[in-house]
Amino acid sequence: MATTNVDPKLNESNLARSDKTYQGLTSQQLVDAYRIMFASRRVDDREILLKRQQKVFFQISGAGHEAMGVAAAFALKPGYDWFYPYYRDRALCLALGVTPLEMLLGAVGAADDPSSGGRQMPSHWGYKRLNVVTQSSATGTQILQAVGCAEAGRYFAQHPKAAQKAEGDYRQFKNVRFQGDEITYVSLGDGTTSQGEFWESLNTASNRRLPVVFCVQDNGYAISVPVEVQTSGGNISRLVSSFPNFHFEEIDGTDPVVAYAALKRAADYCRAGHGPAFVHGHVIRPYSHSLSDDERLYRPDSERQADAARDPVPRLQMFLLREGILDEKGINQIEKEVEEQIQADADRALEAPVPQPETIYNYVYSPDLDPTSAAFATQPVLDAPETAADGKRSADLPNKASQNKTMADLITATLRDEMRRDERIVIFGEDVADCSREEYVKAKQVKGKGGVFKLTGGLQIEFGSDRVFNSPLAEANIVGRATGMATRGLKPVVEIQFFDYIWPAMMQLRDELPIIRWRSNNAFSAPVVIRVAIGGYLTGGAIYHSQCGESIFTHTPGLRVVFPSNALDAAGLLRTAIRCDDPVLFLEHKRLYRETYGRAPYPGPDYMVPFGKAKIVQPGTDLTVITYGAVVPRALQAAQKLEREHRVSVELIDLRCLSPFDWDAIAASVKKTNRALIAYEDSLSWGYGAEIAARVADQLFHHLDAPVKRVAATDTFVAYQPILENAILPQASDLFRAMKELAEF
Ligand SMILES: Cc1ncc(C[n+]2csc(CCOP(=O)(O)OP(=O)(O)O)c2C)c(N)n1
Ligand SMILES: [Mg+2]
Repeated sequence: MATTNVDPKLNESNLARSDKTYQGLTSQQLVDAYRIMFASRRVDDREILLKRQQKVFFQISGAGHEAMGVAAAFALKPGYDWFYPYYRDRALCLALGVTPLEMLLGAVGAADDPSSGGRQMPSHWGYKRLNVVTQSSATGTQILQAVGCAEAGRYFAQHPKAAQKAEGDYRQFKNVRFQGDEITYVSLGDGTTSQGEFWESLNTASNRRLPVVFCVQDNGYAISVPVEVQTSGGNISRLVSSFPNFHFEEIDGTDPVVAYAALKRAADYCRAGHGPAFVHGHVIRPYSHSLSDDERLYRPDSERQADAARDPVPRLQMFLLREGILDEKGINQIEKEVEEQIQADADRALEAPVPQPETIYNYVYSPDLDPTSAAFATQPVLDAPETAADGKRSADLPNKASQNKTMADLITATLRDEMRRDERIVIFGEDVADCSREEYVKAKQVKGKGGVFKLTGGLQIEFGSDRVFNSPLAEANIVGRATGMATRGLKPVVEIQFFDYIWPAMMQLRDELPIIRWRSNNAFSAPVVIRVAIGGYLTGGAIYHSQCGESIFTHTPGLRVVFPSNALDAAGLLRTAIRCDDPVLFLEHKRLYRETYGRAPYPGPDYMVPFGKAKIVQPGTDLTVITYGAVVPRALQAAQKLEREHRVSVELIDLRCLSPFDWDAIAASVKKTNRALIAYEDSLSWGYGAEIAARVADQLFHHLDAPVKRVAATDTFVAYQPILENAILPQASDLFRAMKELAEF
């Protein structure tokens, strides 16, 4: 659809012929600024009108914030720098080149809404051509992503070859654009500075001297909560002022000239590579929080009138008149043109086609690369020589160790092989590096750690500290930054040290990472791999080192969830996770890392197992056991005993991949055995097996000769004392009993 910019080409005749500039802004730029700010306010007004007529369904305005937005766009480079704007940034987007029509298409939820195709509320900006990255409603999640975006720009500048496309994996579909000196802009409100992720972002941007402009638009309120309640002392600038490496500005954000000067200094500082900048602008919020809020309930008239006196739109108008840049006629002409354009754009938006209901499943996952397909099914090459970090071939290793690799060994080998193959892979997390003070390793004073379970051991030494590094002890930091990096085309393979501590990252994992593709209608994606050590049976692991909880993530569309039970599957599935184009939660059972069960030879550097394909661990005819993870060896033990002692033949299915899962394998087996038992390590109620049980009951009812049964942990936490742990987690004896009962039913 052809669109019209808020095009600043008129009014030249009304311009005072002056070379005078204002903090570097020419008269023409100030006229342009007025046109854009006025248009921004008028789009808000138009949306409000349409909302009252029930033609749009939500409205949140950028009113009062226009000067900061225009100033930021003028200080930065559209389509060159990167932008993580929040919902008040209408004027920023208009100044970057978004058209009023595009915004109004978002307001009506049109199929051609470029931000989301009618999936998100209006003012949730995302414009691929302008490097404006899709935004959510969650306040603050954008900030860590912006940090990751800046890190990606720096990484590609230092590894330009990594930006090249490659056939056969996600890189084929993930273009990289980088400049070398690009800046990432991120904006937020005063209330949002209360989020922990805000502070995590400042910490990392500061520590790594990243080129991020933090733009805090402080309108004094977060809905009804005033700034002094949010922020100790009432001023965020005072609190952040001791972060090293920052350039700080605190300004009147209703004055576009002042705001431009500050943002230009900030941008120059970032672009020169000195570090991040923090621009804190005091603005106003004349239209309440949103159309669902009436600020008269908590703000007296006196306060609102004081705000109105600082309104940036009339303020710039007065400035232009006072300076003789425009006369009244010139102002009127701009306003008339803008009004007419917005009226016409609104009419067009109301006529625009709406999205079709059958499109709702589009872009939950990558439409380009299907990790369940045959392309991801390769055979292991069992005599493949493995080259360790020290250059030794596995065949040269003593004691035939090469024949008997643990799950831990093969995960490490897969990470190493993939990092050699794909320079876009970076690994970070808590303790994953060999040694952050790399001089100790170089001087051979220390050997290096490489993860609390040692799975990333040797990778920093082989690939360097910019590809394998420690994060701060902050899980949201890990996932949020990884999301920003992946949006730019990197492949972060990050680690969450213990599943029990994944929860600080939950906002990023539930509201961001898996949804980015769907909510942006396929304009953006973030195919991150998150490796997580999970599970119990540790003897002493207790509550906080034993948790499962995979169903919380299989309940999240957009996320692939994998849970291997043996070394070969772990290698094949991890490679699929890395090469695919979707975000993957890769669950590694700690108890299985070095078990004797499930060891295997090194399968070569290209071995892959497709997602959603179960493995029949042993075929059987009398009943089906559906399980995964550390319950697999326990169920196998129970099944073998049942066979030995009672001649019951159990078909044991290891799902390996929990989302998507292999329904066909389950259905084929249950149709044959007519009995189903689902066994899982997590607590029983509302667990992963509940869904499988419900589907079996629903779709295979006529094939069942017995009720669908579940064996799982008790509905408690996992205790420290081994006697309690054994009573809580499902044991081979519990599985044996349940299988026997089911066979006898
Ligand atoms: C994590 C989260 N909590 C709560 C909300 C609901 N909410 C939306 S906007 C908002 C206030 C934001 O205030 P501020 O950061 O000052 O921005 P402003 O709207 O004032 O520009 C709240 C509480 C949300 N969107 N996200
Ligand atoms: Mg606010």
